[in-house]
Amino acid sequence: VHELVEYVKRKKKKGIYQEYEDIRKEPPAGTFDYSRKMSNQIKNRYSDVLCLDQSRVRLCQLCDDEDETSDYINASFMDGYKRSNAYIATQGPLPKTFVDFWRMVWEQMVLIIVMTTRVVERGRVKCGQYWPLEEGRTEQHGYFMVKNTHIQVFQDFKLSYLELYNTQSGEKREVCHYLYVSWPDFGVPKSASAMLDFREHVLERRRAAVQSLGSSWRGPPGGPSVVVHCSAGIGRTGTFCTLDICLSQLEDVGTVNIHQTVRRMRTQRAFSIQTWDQYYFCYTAVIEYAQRHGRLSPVQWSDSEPETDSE
Ligand code: PTR
Ligand code: PTR
Repeated sequence: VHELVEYVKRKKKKGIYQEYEDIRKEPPAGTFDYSRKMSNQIKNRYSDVLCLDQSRVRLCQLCDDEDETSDYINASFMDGYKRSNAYIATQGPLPKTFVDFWRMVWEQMVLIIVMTTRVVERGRVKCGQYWPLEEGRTEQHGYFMVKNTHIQVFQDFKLSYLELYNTQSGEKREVCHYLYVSWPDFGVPKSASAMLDFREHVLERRRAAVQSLGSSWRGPPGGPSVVVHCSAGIGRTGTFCTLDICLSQLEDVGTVNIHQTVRRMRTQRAFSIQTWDQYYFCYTAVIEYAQRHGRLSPVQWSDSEPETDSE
């Protein structure tokens, strides 16, 4: 236990900081042409947070619309641990993009939405109120009806069971909406332990949801992507997904490589993980997880991890 903790402490100042600085210095791994198109610019919440063309989620072209930009949403597919497109990382929907957001959820057969921002933080709007907040309430977005059937409240998060009804096809689906409330932007969660509990909960739900899909799911065995969003869809979203990937790897093979995970993630969602604190949080949360599961001895940091500073 101590060795690992010491390792991180020693690395803290120079090693881990340097690791993150190196990651930040790398130029984005592709182009942002679709995000930059004139007609798409209003669909980006932040003009400096765009999505890479290579991994962007395309909406199905609407047949009554010849406009070639109608397939754009600021959302990126991201791989998980041994699972391609495990996540869709996206920005907090804007009122202008609520319909696009629900279209994406429908088209990609998303069953779980993880929201790691609050709608308003420090007096500023971070995300639109795109889902019905109260139990029993139904809202319409384009040809989708969204009903909040019931809510479970936990200490650090809220789980809403939503019914998504496609009025065009007459089909209905259940979508779980997680709202994590104690994570300020550019910050880190109050406690790693609360975050770990949160992740476990989401995992459990996902397993259940994938199981209930049964043979109606024709995609990859891991089931549909989980939508993860915060305000910009890079800082907190990147941190949550990094942690999820690293813990899955830890469970599977007993090693983690945070550095490579973040680098790889950034080739799919540029600028993932926004601050050094968030990067460091991934390290401390992995340690906490290992301690909690009594897996600390087999934990190893993969070889390609940069050398510990000897000073
Ligand atoms: N231009 C915005 C800003 O600096 O405020 C972009 C931005 C906003 C970037 C929020 C990241 C943010 O955090 P998160 O991705 O966690 O919502
Ligand atoms: N609004 C943020 C800012 O300017 O601080 C947006 C942002 C920040 C975008 C950093 C990209 C950034 O790049 P990196 O995470 O690679 O430093």
